[in-house]
Amino acid sequence: MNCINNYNNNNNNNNNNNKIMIPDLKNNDTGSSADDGRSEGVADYQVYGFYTSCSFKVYFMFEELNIPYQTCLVNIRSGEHFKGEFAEMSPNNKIPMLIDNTYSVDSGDDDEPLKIFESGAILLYLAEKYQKFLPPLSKPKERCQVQQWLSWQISEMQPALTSYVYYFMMAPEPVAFGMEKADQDLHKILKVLDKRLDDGRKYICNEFSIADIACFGFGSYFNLNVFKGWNKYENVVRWVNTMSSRPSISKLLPIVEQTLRVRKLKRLDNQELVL
Ligand SMILES: N[C@@H](CCC(=O)N[C@@H](CS)C(=O)NCC(=O)O)C(=O)O
Repeated sequence: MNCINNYNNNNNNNNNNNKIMIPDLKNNDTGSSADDGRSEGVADYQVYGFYTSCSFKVYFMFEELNIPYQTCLVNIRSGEHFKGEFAEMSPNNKIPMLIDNTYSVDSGDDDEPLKIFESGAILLYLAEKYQKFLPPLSKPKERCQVQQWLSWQISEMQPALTSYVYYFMMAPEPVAFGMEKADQDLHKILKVLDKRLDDGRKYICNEFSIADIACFGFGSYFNLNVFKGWNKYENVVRWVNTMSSRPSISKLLPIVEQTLRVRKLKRLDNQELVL
């Protein structure tokens, strides 16, 4: 498996501290360069992901936690998620997946590292473990709000925006019905988020939380004009600007831009992307 270390604040001579490092695709079409973080060694945390919004949520979380992690590439374009090592450990054959090598679980004969799939479960796990970006049990109302918006992201926002990207950027040819439905669903989602932020709040809940992290998996596409008409939602624009000013996001954005290039995504309706 092709993996790269992201050291964060660990002192090292790696000069890629301003960019999240993800391994090249095998056919080398990412434009990213190999660095001295390339490693065969086992890190405490391994994130199995690709150049996708679901993976961004987990990279973003690690950057916010400021702890070292390794990114391992599962090329879903070439079907690597159905093969070998990844297929064996992933019940749902989807990325992202996190391996926590600092914890083991009893698997009968042997202890195995803890493996977690589903981006929401990964964010909750890390938030609980480091007691960050999720209010504690002693604040049930605040905690419930974060869990609620996290669930909304996973069950409503993620599928709607994924469909939008499929119909507007990945379909072999334009499909009018699909585009119309995806556009309607996009605006439903943006209205919900805009209304939530309408009281002038800076973040989706009282403080910066895993709900913001989850929603910004796709949020990182907004500034690139992937979602046509998104910027008529003023509160969403304000939130995107606030999120974009976080240092972790400035590390993430080059990878997002690279993603659109790597995956050769362009809008089927000939609207310009901002790259
Ligand atoms: N609910 C899952 C969704 C994961 C997901 O859809 N992953 C996509 C990439 S963003 C994937 O692995 N797709 C491969 C496939 O569907 O075959 C999560 O939030 O982790």
